[in-house]
Amino acid sequence: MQIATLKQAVNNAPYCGDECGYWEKGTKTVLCIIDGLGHGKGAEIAAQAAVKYIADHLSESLQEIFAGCDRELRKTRGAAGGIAVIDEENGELRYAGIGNTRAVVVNSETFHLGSDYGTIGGGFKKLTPETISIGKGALVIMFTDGVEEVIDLSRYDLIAVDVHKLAEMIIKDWRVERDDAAVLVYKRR
Ligand SMILES: [Mn+2]
Repeated sequence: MQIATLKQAVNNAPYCGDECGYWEKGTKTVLCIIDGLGHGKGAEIAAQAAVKYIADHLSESLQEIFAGCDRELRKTRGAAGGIAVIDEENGELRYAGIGNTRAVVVNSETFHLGSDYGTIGGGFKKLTPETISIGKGALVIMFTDGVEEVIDLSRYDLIAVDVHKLAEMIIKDWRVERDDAAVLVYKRR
């Protein structure tokens, strides 16, 4: 697969409260997007703690990872975030999110994955993972609210596009200037 991540702090600050992560584990690929609440150093601490927790618990279920990450982030200001677990053999994606990060899958059509209310580190009532199949060449695009909520992907050539180039164009075209921003683009082989 191909993966690109790009993040940009508000006002080019030295700290960025948005963070991405990705890991290959056996036949699985795990992707995450995290938005530490607010911005600045406190947001960066929360986001980095979340990514580290996820990295250390890749074998667990999404329910377990979110519950553990919620406990881990209690001592921070908290975060929003989404995690996608892709089974590369079967072409199956399982996703869950808490708060206002976004995830879009582009197969033959575009599908917006859902997120539940709450804060990682501040609690949430429910987590509802979704499972969808993704074909060869499918894109998974995850981004924080430093990017417009609705991005028009139809203006890009999504079949030919390079993941790094697409991440750059999304930040350039849809950046919201008042907040940190991060985008992760995954393309299945
Ligand atoms: Mn944000």
